[in-house]
Amino acid sequence: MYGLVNKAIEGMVCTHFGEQTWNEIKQKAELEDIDFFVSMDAYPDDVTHRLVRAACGVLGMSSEEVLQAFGEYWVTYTAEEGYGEMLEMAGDNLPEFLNNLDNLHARLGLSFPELKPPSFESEALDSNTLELHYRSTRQGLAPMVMGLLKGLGGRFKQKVEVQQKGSRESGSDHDTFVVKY
Ligand code: 1MF
Repeated sequence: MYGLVNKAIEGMVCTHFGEQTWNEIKQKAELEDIDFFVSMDAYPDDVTHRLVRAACGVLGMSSEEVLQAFGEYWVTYTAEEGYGEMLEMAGDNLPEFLNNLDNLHARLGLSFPELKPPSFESEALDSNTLELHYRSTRQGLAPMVMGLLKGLGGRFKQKVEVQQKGSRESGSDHDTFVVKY
């Protein structure tokens, strides 16, 4: 994934736990030789997985907890790190934003060819509930999507409840969520 993702993990850890803890995590992930991540460089997904795994060990959290916290953090981090305007253009409420996410990734993909964009498809169930289909080349990030949805709830100042309905873990070909807002 693009280095921006690893930098966001660093930002989250440093903000909540300090630089000392971040250095421990980097060491445990055997990434101590990397002085810093470059946003626009594409790194192997393995680097991100190692960071998440090491963070679990150091922080005493499950990978679901780390990924969910990271999803929430990503929404505010990217808004402050140069992508604020892009996020604003994607919509000012949850259903609109989710409908525009594939476009957002398509536009980014034009400039950053190594992006492997996920796809989000939503279907209204009633005026404040939608079913969200998340498809990705990557396995295991459903907890991060739960966090992303919570982060969007914070962004749009609305309470968001998410339930996972179907998952790749349990044999479906993609992850499905029911989102109340
Ligand atoms: O392939 C990738 O490197 C990649 C990185 C981040 C693909 C997608 C994403 C964003 N996505 C991460 C979780 C899903 C990953 C997956 O299933 O494969 C989160 C999508 C999202 C969902 C809800 C709300 C907001 C979301 O993201 C907004 C967003 C998406 C992408 C970027 C920023 C905000 C982005 C911008 C620049 C990037 C990489 C991602 O790379 C750079 C950075 C600097 C210079 C050049 C390229």
